[in-house]
Formats: sequence, C-alpha cells, structure tokens
Amino acid sequence: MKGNKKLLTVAVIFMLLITPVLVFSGGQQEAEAPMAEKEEAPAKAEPFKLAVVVPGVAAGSPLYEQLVDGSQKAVDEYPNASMKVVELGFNQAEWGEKMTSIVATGMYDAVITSNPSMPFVCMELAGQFPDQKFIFVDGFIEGHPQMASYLYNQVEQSYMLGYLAGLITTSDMEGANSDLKIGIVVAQEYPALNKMMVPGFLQGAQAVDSGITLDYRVVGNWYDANKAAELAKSMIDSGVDVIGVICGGAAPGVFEVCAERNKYVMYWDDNSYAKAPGVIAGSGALHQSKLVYEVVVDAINGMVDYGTGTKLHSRDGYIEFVSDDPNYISTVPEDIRAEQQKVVDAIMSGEMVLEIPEL
Ligand code: RBF
Repeated sequence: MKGNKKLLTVAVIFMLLITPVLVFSGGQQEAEAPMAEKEEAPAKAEPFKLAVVVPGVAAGSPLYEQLVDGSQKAVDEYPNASMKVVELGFNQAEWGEKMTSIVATGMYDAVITSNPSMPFVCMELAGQFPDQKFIFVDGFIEGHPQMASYLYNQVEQSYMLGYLAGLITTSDMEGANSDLKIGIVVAQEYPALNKMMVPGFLQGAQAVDSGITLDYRVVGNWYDANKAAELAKSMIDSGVDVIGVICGGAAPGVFEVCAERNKYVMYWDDNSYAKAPGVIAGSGALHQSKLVYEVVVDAINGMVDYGTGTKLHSRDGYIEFVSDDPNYISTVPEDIRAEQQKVVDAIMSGEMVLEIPEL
C-alpha cells in the first residue's frame, strides 16, 4: 500500500510538471495551422501601432487637439491600426525622458508629434533606437532616415493676421485708439516664432502703416492665463488696441482683459472666433487635422518618405485666414474686411510670395 501511494505521488508530480509543456507545445502547433492557411488566403494587413505624443496638454491648444483628431480619424479607417495618445505635460525638461520611455517599449511603428522643438528632442533618441520612425508636424528636419517632417509657412499666417491688426489699429473701430501700437503675447521664444511669426505679424501691420510698432511680451509658459492677463493689461495701458496671442492655454487671460477694455485679439492655429465673440477679430487656421490624417494614412500604408522635410504654403491648402465666420463678419466692418480680403487672396493664390526663412 505504502509503495503504491509513493508511486501515485510520483505520477501526480510528473503529470503536473509535464502539463504546461504539453499545453505550450500544443499551442505552438495550433499557431502554425493558420500560418499554412495564410499562404493561400490574401495576406492580412500587418498590425500598425502609432504613438501620438502631445508635447504639453491637448485641451486648449488647437494644434494638439487637431493632432489627436487627425490621427484618430486615420486609425479608425484601418482595422489593423491602433494608437495611443500620450501627453508629455508642461515640464519641458522631462520631455526627452518621457519620449525615451515611449520609444523604449519598442511597441510603436511610428511616433507622431507636433511642435518645432520635437525633432531636436528626439534626435539623440533616434540614434539609440535606429528602427524607430518619427513624424513631425509643425516642425522641420530633413535628411534623417528615421524622420519625416511637415512645416507650415507661418510667415503667411502671421502676415495675414498682422495686416488685419494694422487695419484695425489705424481704424475708427470702437476701442481702437490713435496710437499706432499693436502687441503680441507669446508663451516662450523659439526660432519659428522669432523668425516667422513675430516678423510676419509686424511686416503685415507695417504694410498698412510703416509707423506701427509691436509691443512684444513673453508669458514664460503655455498655461498661465493670469500672467497673460497681467501682460495684456499693461500693454493696453500703454496704448495697444490689438493683441496677437501665441500662448496656448494662457490665451483666455488675454481674451478676458480685451473684452473688459474693448480691445481686439488676433488668434493663430484654428477658427477660434467663438472662443471670444466680438473680441477675437481675426483668426488664422492651420489645417493640421487634415495634414495629420493624410500622413497617418500614408504611414499605415508604408508610404511615408522618411528623410524628407516638406514645406507647406497657403496655396497648398493647409493655411488660411478665416473670413467666412459670422463672428468675423459682425465684428469687423465691411470696408476693413474688403481690404483684408485683397491681401488674403494675394497670399492664398501665390501672387504674393512670403518665403520661409532659414530656421
Ligand atoms: N502651442 C500650443 O498651442 N500649446 C502648447 O502647449 C505649445 N507648446 C509648445 C512648446 C514648444 C517648445 C514650442 C517650440 C512650441 C509650442 N507650441 C504650443 C507652439 C506651436 O507649436 C505653434 O508654434 C503655435 O501654436 C503657432 O502656430
């Protein structure tokens, strides 16, 4: 009896040990069967995983909202595609490290992200992970085999907004004073801003009157609406009546002060008149969701030309000045809109050429 019991125990232990091996090898055999079938059936599309990296926070920043929307639209059309959105937050010192932890998973066929600093944030990382592909919109890099980039001609968008600012500051619109002063509130300095947006805005205004000057203020981050409001107050006190805003989530601070003081705002990136009706007197728009949709479709289909940098102009259909919005029409008098339209049409048609400078 004792001997039988011992034998039984050994048999049970043996079975317990061998079971996972049997299950595992059985699994392997099962996995092989569809492989054989695959040879006759049409090849199933390979899975495609996209990391959508928001360098900041999407809410309140139209270009980032469009980055997510455009990616989602493309991924929704392809059953083999999936995406994950990661927000890097406002601490830019952490962006490189956070980006590394996304890429180091090795999970993503491509990373798509948006803003002019991101090619540089990813440069070292690309060397460490030579199989990782990167797509940058609203940024520029060319000649790197893992990277494709798409840069907007921000001189054009800024010139159109500056021209309208010039028309308003020299007008007799309610709230416009006799000083030839316009302003701009920016979140931080970076080459695309200093070489395209600020000069384009001023050049547009000075095309109306060469005596117009620009009051330039820096918030120091992309979220502090109170600080932006303080800057706007001080600008208005010194005679500014039109303020451009490139400060993401801090912009509502400027809207509020301009609403109280009966002044005007120029807004970049998206049709935003409805965010402050009667206050936002001009809005540019970058069609980033369309661009991102097209590029992600290409990425899913293996059609992205890595190594290239593409420059996009108004005539390509990715940049516009929004002139058909009811809030624009009710805020800006007809004669000013007619003057503005002449310049907008000249830029959109390519008749008036504004070059992208070396960044
Ligand atoms: N734009 C935003 O709307 N929100 C942001 O949080 C934001 N963060 C940025 C951070 C850096 C380092 C840089 C260079 C740009 C950032 N932008 C942001 C600006 C954006 O890329 C674009 O230049 C402006 O929105 C004007 O089109």
